[in-house]
Amino acid sequence: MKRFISPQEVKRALKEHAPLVALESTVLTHGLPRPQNLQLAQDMERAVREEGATPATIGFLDGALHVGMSAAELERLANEKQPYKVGPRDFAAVMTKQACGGTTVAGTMLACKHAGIQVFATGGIGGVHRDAPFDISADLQALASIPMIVVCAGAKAILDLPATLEYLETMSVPVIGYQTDHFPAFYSRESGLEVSARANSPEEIVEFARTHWEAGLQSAVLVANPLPEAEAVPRSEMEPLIEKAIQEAQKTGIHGKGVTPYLLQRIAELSGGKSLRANLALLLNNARLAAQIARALYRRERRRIA
Ligand code: PSU
Ligand code: MN
Repeated sequence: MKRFISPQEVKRALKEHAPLVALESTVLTHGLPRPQNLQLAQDMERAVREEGATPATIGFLDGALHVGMSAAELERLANEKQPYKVGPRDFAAVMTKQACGGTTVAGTMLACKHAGIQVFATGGIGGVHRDAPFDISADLQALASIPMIVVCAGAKAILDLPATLEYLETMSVPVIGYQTDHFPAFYSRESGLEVSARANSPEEIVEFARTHWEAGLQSAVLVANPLPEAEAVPRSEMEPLIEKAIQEAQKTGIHGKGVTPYLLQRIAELSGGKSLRANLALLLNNARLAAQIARALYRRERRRIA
């Protein structure tokens, strides 16, 4: 699985070990409505560039893994009629069917492992679902086994957050609060739960990650970056909507990989677009921090070699 397609600028950044930020694409194909999805993808790439790093949006087109996409490719993926939602187990399916698809957090991490990208920005990671004993996102398995830095705004609020944090603890995945001790809940800045460590700067995050891996661990370092205050929605306001959406999903018989996209869309409707605005803001916020981390990582590696 050494083969993937990249635009020139990504190829160059990979070769020179220049600051690179991977971006996932399930959020485009399944997480956001059109046309906001394409707009957001472009805005995230711009945010990464503004911070001095190169963006690489990851996804599948015609069965080929793309690590970084041209503007036209990004547009195509965002407008695909029936794209796959590609987690690690779907790689072979999408490749043998020569299909198109957006990679989830876990799928994107697998691609990063092949390409050698160490920093990745997403919205909210998947985790342990509420009242569904075996619905545990493959994101957690990927975080347990792929050593890289993943920036998120916490786990998606639709999940069982305490159980998700317990699983991360079991799998030795440190959860670093960025300038906070609280674990954010995606749409909200707090969840009532705590992170396992705190860092106040991108440099501190890089130092932590290096130390973690030098201690012999293979797990990712998860950075929890609360969304900006102005876009945050209080948990008390979100919870009843989330509960309603989950009940509807159960009644309608939604299951498997359809659950998360259904809930995100239904909550956007129920909140009158508020959750969507929060979702867009936190994605951009994470892209920016990830780019700052990628630059700090680059500076540190250069110092080490020099
Ligand atoms: N974060 C968002 N929107 C999304 C997702 C995350 O803001 O659509 C996606 C991610 O790609 C994540 C996936 O990996 O949802 C989790 O899906 P599941 O629970 O089926 O593993
Ligand atoms: Mn699931």
